[in-house]
Amino acid sequence: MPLETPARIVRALADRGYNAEREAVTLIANQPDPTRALERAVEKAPDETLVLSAGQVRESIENDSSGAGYTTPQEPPAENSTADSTGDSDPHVSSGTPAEQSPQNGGETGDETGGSAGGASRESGLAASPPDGTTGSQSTATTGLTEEGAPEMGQQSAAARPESNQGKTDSPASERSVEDREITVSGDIASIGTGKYSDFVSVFQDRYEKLSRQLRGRVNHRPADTIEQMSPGSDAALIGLVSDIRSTASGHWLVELEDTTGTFPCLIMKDREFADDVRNMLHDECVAVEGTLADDGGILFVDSLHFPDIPRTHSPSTADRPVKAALISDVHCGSEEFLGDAWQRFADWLHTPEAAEVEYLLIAGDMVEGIGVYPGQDEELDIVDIYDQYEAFSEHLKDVPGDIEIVMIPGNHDAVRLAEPQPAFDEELRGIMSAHDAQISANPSTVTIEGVSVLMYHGVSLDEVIAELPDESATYDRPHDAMAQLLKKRHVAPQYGGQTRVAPEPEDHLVMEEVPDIFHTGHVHKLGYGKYHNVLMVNSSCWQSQTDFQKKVNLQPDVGYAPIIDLQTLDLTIRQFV
Ligand code: D5M
Ligand code: FE
Ligand code: ZN
Repeated sequence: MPLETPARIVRALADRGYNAEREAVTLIANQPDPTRALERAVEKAPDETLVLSAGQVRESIENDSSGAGYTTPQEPPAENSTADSTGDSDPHVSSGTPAEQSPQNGGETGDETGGSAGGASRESGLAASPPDGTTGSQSTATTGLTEEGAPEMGQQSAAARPESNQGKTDSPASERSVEDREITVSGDIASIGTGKYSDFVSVFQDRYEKLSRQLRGRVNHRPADTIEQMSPGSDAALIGLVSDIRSTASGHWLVELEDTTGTFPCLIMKDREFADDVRNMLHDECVAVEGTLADDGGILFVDSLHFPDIPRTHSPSTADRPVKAALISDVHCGSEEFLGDAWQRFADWLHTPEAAEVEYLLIAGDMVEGIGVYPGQDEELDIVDIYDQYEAFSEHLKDVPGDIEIVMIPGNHDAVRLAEPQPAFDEELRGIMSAHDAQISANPSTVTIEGVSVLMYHGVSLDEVIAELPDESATYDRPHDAMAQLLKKRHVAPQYGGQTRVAPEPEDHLVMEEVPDIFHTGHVHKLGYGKYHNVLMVNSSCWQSQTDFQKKVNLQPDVGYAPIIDLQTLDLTIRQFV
């Protein structure tokens, strides 16, 4: 199998029992002979290695006597490039066609509707209205996901820029009432796994336990080892984690499912209406099948396929008073490309009377640019010390009115462990960011504000979902489609051993046990929103213009958007502050 893409390299390493740092994969991908580089790296890795590091790969390449040599990564990894750079797309929602009220998107059916800042969304009829009376470059739009018309355009920072708002002081313009607030945050990981073999086993057992519980009422399943003993031709049902997906020579699908007793092969014929669902399957997600055993009993011919999914009847909770939440992510403070002016305009707007109902600010990771996150990153750092980056971020947080409740979780650029679930910031970082008294939690976390539950997840697995699934199911221009796939799988990072680092833990904290009312992610630096079975999905762009690295991987970020949700109606308003 040629190893030209990082996804294939990751898979080949996983087959050999290794996880790998992203940079290690990039290094291998950029070698003249990636297959050889991978073999060398694996050969040279010490026995106890679980995660192949970039350093180990570099060393194995440098010591390769064949003269293949070490090549600095230059070409972007193919699967991370944007699937479609919709050339026409001016990413500003405000320049889109006027908002159409589209009744079928009003939440009754609510499936996979949505928009993004790119051209694709315009076709959905959900794109937003041009602002009138725009002053400066701030712009707004409503999504058409709900009944609300275009909002009145706010005056951009009519009030003079407030002086740095030290600590929890009330902002002069808004006077938010703090007494009525209701907020709970859950997601802090009580215990962190030890990384022992037993944790690898237990995290999957727990995943199976939690997700099979969601499927048990729908099929009359039997354990894999019982099905093996059943007579040929019998009807049988099985719930399992997907351990292998292959297409057969004649185009059918062979899916191997694993439960706690063993594995069993299931054949899905290409002409079944659910065959397309197989193309959206990822390794290690949990599904249920019903079917008939073959004449020799060794395979199950599948008649129906079930995903844990969100019930179509899901009816989201709403707040019982007028209150709003702003959802953002990917601030990337400390990067040369951090958009300080846009941030300041956003913070200024939060001080205006128009923003008085915005009482919550949720930040879904990548507060700072971090260090050593990707090759060559140091050349684009404005602040090279990680603690200084958090100091700077903290200063920017102080511009947010002190009476806004902030919740934040880490992302892959933040200074916590990379493997998910990522624990909340440690005491030292909390100390640095203490001025605003934000609620600090793990990635992922569920925050319930005014009765509305918001699942916050940074979104690293979105890259993988977009890379692995067909374009109809997920692209960078429609990140909410990838989010819908995660909701359907009821897991924020289904695939193990791929690009997303998943930590071995006693429990699988990445399963969505409860149905959220809102699903909030970031990471891909694209704006996207939509509804899936009445769950409002928002991917919240970023505050960093395109980096050289993103140029190489052809990622055109959407910048400076703040999606604002009215928690009483779940209406979404998009504002841009560039
Ligand atoms: O991620 C911003 C986007 O850039 C996200 O879609 C992933 C992509 N990205 C980031 N680093 C890499 C590497 N090393 N390879 C491929 N694609 C990448 P952020 O987390 O802000 O960096
Ligand atoms: Fe980011
Ligand atoms: Zn990220």
